Amino acid sequence: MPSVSAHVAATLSRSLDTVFGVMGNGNAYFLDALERDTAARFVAVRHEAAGVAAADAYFRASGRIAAATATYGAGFTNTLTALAEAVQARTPLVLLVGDEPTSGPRPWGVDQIALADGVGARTYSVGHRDAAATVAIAIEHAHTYRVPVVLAIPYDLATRDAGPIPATADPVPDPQLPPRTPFAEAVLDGIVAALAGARRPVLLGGRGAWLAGAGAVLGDLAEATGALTASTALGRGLFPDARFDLGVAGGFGAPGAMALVREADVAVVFGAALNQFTMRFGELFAPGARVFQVDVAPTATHPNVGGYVRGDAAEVAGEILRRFRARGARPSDWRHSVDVAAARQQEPGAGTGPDGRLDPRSAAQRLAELLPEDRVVVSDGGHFLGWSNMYWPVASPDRMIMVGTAYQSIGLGFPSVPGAAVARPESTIVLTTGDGGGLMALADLETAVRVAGGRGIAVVWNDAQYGAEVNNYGVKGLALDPMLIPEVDFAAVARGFGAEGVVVRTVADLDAVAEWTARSPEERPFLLLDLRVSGAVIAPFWQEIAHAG
Ligand SMILES: Cc1ncc(C[n+]2csc(CCOP(=O)(O)OP(=O)(O)O)c2C)c(N)n1
Repeated sequence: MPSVSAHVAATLSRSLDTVFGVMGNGNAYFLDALERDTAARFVAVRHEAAGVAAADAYFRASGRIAAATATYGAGFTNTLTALAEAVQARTPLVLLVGDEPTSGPRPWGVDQIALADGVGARTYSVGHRDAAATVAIAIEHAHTYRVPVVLAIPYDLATRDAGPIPATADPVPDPQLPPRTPFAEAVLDGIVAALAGARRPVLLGGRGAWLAGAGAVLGDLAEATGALTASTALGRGLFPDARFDLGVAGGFGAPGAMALVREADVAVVFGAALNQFTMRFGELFAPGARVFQVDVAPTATHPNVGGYVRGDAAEVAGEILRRFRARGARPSDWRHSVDVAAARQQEPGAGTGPDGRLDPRSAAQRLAELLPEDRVVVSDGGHFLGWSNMYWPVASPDRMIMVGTAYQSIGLGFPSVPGAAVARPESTIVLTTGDGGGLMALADLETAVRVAGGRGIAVVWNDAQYGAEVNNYGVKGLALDPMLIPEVDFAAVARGFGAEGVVVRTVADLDAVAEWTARSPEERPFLLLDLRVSGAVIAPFWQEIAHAG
């Protein structure tokens, strides 16, 4: 008779096809059933945090749910940082773990349900009679609430007979938004009137607008109103007409583009949380600009918002467009009177920094020319975040994946690569990471090299320091030693894992990328670029952070 583990594997594999993780006592029988009896694919990672980060990146890159798996106890606690990130970023995924036996904890047990609860994740524990149904309910919960869930198999139940595997209904994600209130209807009319009278309108879109499939209707609304457009870092590439798009709003934005946003008299924001970075710590819009927000959150998410409509970004944008047209309103001609392409230009860089090391801006700009266009960028966190976000355009929001930024964690970059690589088998996966975050996650450089292979590039911004900390606290005179990292030869380390490793000291050294792309993915290994960059060139977004204190 099939065991509880077989019930879990079979039911899980009806809803998802990929499981990332590390095996141990608590999930051995689950993985055995998954490998033998289902068509799902298991991708081994080297640290349990990577299982969750990879499942997270998989969802962000594909919109499909994946699972992570870890054993009980130490395997589970190793997942917690990545699990917290998935909670904060609202990524649906399933974390399948072993747990203490139904007879109670053993000396090495910890209260896993409390720990998961502590980071905001709900646990579903399977029983020997309800395993399949519990799996289906857990997956539906993850979809509906856009959250990670933990699915626990008590140790003594893993091998217990559970009878024939029952059919379960397919999980149906069914998030419900309350109907628009009369008050919100009036705000909607207010948005339409404001746009109709605007001289310098701006539409700003975020990841929520992308998830709602609002790109096309927002493009129509921008055209009808004559608005310039901009996106958040997670909404990049949302608007279809690049000619009138100012790029990313906030600290990653080009100075000229942000000056134009600051001139806006009316701004309507769709599906963006308006965090402090997007809002440039309150400075994005000028005082007096009328700012409206449309989002699924219960209330407006920034004090500068003057009118809020709760709703689906695509539906509300469509309604605004319909009312705008019904009113016979004319577009503003602002977008035709400004040079958007010039405004989008970023600082070109000087080749080398004041210390003679590579200027990261020059390297980023050259890499933008060399990296394959069909790329998915995966990013760790740190000061270097500015370079990819400022200089590398991506085609759509699901091609810039920043696992770690919601929880402000570093060290989830290499772990995210296998998730993106499996989710997007046709694309080149480009990791951007610091030396600090890269070292923290080094075990899963092995996974990245193995899984992404000749479709993977890692760009390591190696400044021999925790640059973010130097720029936060070094500049205040705090002791520097804890902020420094010996210069690690990442290129040599990568070769040890089977990758091609290239030390990059000058912009010309980046020609190695052209040689690499000239070969077919089957003929080349993973490429790691060890960029020996200057720590003295500070990204503008970090100056904003430092200024805000
Ligand atoms: C897990 C975790 N540990 C520590 C920090 C604090 N922290 C934030 S940025 C940073 C430095 C990152 O250094 P690196 O990856 O080299 O990138 P750089 O800032 O130099 O560009 C540190 C230590 C954090 N955010 N997350």
